[in-house]
Formats: sequence, structure tokens, C-alpha cells
Amino acid sequence: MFFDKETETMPRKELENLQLERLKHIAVYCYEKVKIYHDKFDAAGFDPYKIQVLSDIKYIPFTTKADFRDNYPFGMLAVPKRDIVRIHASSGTTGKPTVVGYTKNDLEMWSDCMARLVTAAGATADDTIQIAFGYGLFTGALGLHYGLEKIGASVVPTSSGNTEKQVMLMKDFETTGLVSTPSYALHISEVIRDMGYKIGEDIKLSLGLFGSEGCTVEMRDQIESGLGVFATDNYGMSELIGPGVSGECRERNGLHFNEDHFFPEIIDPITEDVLSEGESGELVITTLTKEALPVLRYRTRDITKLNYQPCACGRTHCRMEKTTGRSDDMLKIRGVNVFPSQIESVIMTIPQIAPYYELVVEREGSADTLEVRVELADARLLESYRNLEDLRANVKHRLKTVLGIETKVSLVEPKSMARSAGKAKRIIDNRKK
Ligand code: DLL
Repeated sequence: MFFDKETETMPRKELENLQLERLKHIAVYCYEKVKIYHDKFDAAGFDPYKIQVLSDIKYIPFTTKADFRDNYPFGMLAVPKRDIVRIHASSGTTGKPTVVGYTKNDLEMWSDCMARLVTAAGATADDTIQIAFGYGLFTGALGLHYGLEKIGASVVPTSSGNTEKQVMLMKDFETTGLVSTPSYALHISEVIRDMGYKIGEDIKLSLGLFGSEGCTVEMRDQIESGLGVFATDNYGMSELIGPGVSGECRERNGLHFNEDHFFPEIIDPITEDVLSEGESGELVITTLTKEALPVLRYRTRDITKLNYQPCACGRTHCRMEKTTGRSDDMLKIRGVNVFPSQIESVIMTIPQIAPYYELVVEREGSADTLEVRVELADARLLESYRNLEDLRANVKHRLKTVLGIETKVSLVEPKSMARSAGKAKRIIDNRKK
């Protein structure tokens, strides 16, 4: 199923011509309308009127989160404030949030992009879809909301939290689709079980539209069996628009970019060179059509690779692999790079362990240590010290095989770890203290 078949299946040559025309326009638009781009281009000696081919994008200077912070709140806008019809902001753990604005046309483009992705995931006008992302400055809830309304689905804006009520409404409204972070989806499935409801009988979910944080295939399997859904992954970020940048179709073999609006590149995060198709590196994205807040070559810090091969679904727009994680989240432990997603893949396949975990990094003397805290799935495991020790040794061994380093494994009681209604915070890095 397609929302905009002509665009989504456009032959690649045609798509690339469209991207080039849009790139030429947006580079000049940024130069003429936004002071920081004007200054950056001049400093780098880049002439936006001279773009000839798509690969000329490599001459455009990068944009980073720091540019948003330095120009807080409205210094990145390319239009007068009176043309802005919506403002969102990312929470930002330290200092000022990142502020983003949208014109009427931007909102229209955003809901079109979302409508494409939710349709690709299998949502239709027959669905009743509960949005359990937090409504507010966060882009997730309203992004999905408008896209789902656009395709005619019945949207239930429950927002995040208040999980028992969430589940009650899910049953009473016969909700068929859930929008949330993967970690909240797991928690909802736990509460459904605790409330004594049966999947398929009391709860009639069939589709999960998840995103906003990483989720390994192993964790997705747990969510799917816990909720009885077909789960798809959706990617995006506030600085670029919010959700709607890329998402999985029913093939689930990568997340299709809305490539006519967002131009992706993969770079080596150290040398900043553009890498070829299939090479893993940092995702850099240029918005090709945004009016209020065009963003050129945004350094996302997310690590992934791109695939331009045709997809069985018929879409021609390229796909990004599920991200391995953010370069900022990569832990360097005694010289070895460790991504939390590697640990998640191991934990999710051990049946005695519940799908919740925390990673604690400490510095002891000059050496770093990594503690992996995992939760027992069943309180009966606490009855035998021997079994617990065997389990701990097993987890430790499997982590060592995958990571190549020793970890300390701590088993904690069932349901003792914090549950998340939004993005889970799993890393506690005490080295920074
Ligand atoms: O999380 C936008 C969004 C909302 C995307 C709802 C999908 C669904 P931010 O809060 O600005 O925006 O966070 C952006 O979250 O750079 C990634 O590191 C991470 N992220 C977002 N989606 C995914 C995903 C929204 N599907 C940051 N897989 C990004 C892995 C994701 N990481």
C-alpha cells in the first residue's frame, strides 16, 4: 500500500534530478536567508550558486546541534516569525533546548511524509491508533498524529504514562495500533499481563508504530509477542522535522528515507569524508524542502549504513539500516568500543532475563569497568543461589563472546528496575562525575 505511489516509486534517475534541483534551491535559500549559513559558506569559500551535481553537497559545511544552541531560540529561522505556525523543542539534557519552527507548508510536508511511512507500515483508515508518545514540545506525538489523521485512521491521543488507563482504553476502544517508544511498548505489554487481559481477546492490537529510540530485532521480537503486533521502526529527529524522516515498510529490511525531502549521506565521523553505499558511519542529513528551518548537512551522530538496492515493496527510496546507536552513546571500555545495542541483543535472547537493563560504567584506578544490570524474569529464580550463579555466569560468558571484554553482571529482582514511558535511559556513566 502506498500513500503517494508516484513519488515513492519514482525511478532513481528522476528522483536524483529532483534532489539536485531542490539542493540547488535550498543552498541558495539558506545563504540568502540565514545569517549563520551565509557566514559559514563565506568562511569555507563555498559558492551556493555553483552547485552542478549532487555530489557537490560535500562542499557544504556541516550543521551541528551546537549551531542550534548558539542561535537559540530563533536564529536558525529562514522566515519571519509571523510565518511560523508551530514551534517544537527537544528536551536537551543540559542547557537550552533545541528550538524548531514550522510554516504551514512545512506542516503539510511533515504530515505527507508521516502518512507515507504509516501507510508503508500497514496502517489504514480502518485502524484505531493510540498515540502513547508524550504530547507537548516533543515532535513524536503530533508528528504521528497528523500523518495518521491524514490517512483517515481514528487517532486516540492518550499521550504517555498512566499505563493502566492506557490499557483500559485499548480494550474498550478496540484499539488496533499503538504508537510509542519500544521501551514503553514493553512496559505496556507487562501491564496488560498484570491486569489479566488476554492478547487477541481483550486486546486487539495488530500494528505497532515504534521509534524515537534504538530497538534491536531481538527486542522487537519480545514486543511483538508481548503485544500481538507487527512492529515497525520509525526514525527522525527534532532538528530535521521530528519523525517522518525514514521508516520501515512491511519488508522490514531497512528504513525508507523520504528521499525527495531528506537527503542522506554517510560520513566517517573522524575524517568527515563521505563514505560509499554500504559503508557504516555517521548519518548526515540535508532537508531539501523545509521553509522555516532548512538544515544543511546535519551531523546526526547516529551510526548506520545506506542501501540503494530496489526493495521488494516497490519503493525506490533508499533504506537505512537500524542504527547501531549514537556515536555519543558508544562506550569506550578499556580501549574497546561497545554499543548498548550489542548488549541488548544478547540479553533479549536469554529467557530467564526480563527485557530491562542498565549499563553502569565506572573508572577504577586507570581502568574502566562495565556493569550490566539485568532483571530476572521470574521471582522463583531467586530460590536457588546455585541457579542464579549459573545464570550470571552464562550472561557474562555470552557478553564476553560478543563484546570481547569482561563485564560485571548483576541480577536484580523482577520489576525492580525503572520503567520508561518515553525514551529509556540505560547508561549511567560515572566516569564523567
Ligand atoms: O525522537 C523524533 C522521533 C519521534 C522519531 C518519534 C521517531 C518517532 P529527538 O527527540 O530529537 O527526535 O531524538 C532524535 O533519537 O538522533 C536518534 O539518536 C534517536 N532516534 C530517533 N528515532 C530512532 C530510531 C525524535 N527509530 C534522536 N532508532 C536521533 C534509533 C532513534 N534511534
